[in-house]
Amino acid sequence: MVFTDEVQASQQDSRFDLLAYLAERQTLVEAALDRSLPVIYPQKIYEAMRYSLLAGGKRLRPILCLATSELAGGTLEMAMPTACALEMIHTMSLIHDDLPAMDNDDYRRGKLTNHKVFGEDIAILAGDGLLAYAFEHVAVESKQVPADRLLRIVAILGRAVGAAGLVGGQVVDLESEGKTDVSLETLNFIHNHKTAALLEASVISGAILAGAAECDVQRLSRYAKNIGLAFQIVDDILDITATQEELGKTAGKDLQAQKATYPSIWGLEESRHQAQSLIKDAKAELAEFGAPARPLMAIADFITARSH
Ligand code: GRG
Repeated sequence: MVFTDEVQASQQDSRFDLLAYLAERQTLVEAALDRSLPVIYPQKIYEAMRYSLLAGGKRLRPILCLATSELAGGTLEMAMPTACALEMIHTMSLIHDDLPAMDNDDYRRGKLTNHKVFGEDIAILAGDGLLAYAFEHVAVESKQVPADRLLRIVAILGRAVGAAGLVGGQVVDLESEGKTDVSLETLNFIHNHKTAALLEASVISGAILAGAAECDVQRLSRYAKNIGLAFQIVDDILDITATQEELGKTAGKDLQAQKATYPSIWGLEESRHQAQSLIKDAKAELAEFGAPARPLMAIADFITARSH
């Protein structure tokens, strides 16, 4: 996935070369993901796991984790296994989300969905395999990180994935399907859990691995919650305004499924305004960190400027 014009526009204010930064980080993450999962017997499941894990994507979650590790004085090396685990978890959630029993999508990241290529049975198992492997990878591959910090990371990832995170958000999302009276409170619950929870885990895990002070972890958590919700509002806007080619997945799905979205409650203009306001609040949380927080500042701007 290549970052283009919208990044150049968003970086003008921050005088930080986000385009170069993201490209460099993406290359590092792609290589680490590729190394993390070799194909062994039974080949079919490893191929299915690799098919989705290496299918592109913005790699936003690992990049956030690496960025906060560096902000808190850590190294890329100490954060990379957790960064990869976050992408494994994100990818497995996309595989399961695309299944016929859930969103029933044919395309993801510009390619056929996992179940379209490997069948539903293998797609379910590929998701399960990636989820389990994420935890194994953090535990086995993390170097130069004290065990108490790693234990905290395992707890944070588990919470972000489970009923208190992605799974809980997905359940309320499924329950809300076809309802015309979904409240803003319910919509916020869905997206704070489905989208913001893993983004928050990505941001705070990097800081925790590097041994950040608790007050800084809290500041970064507030930054992440704000960008997480803004990210989803923009996702809802793009479902209406972007093309299938730009999105790499079917466009207009929300309207077609008559799903409650931020634009369906607020309209497009107010949705854009709310996303901008959340980004402003997110950036305010970074003020204390000064220049080392430039990547996180620029990523916040990118979230509202992106076109995919
Ligand atoms: C986690 C055990 C477990 C099961 C999955 C299906 C499910 C439960 C949860 C759904 C989670 C989901 C699909 C949330 C949507 C998150 C979202 C905004 C995805 C798009 O993220 P991008 O734009 O995608 O970062 P790329 O492809 O760039 O990585």
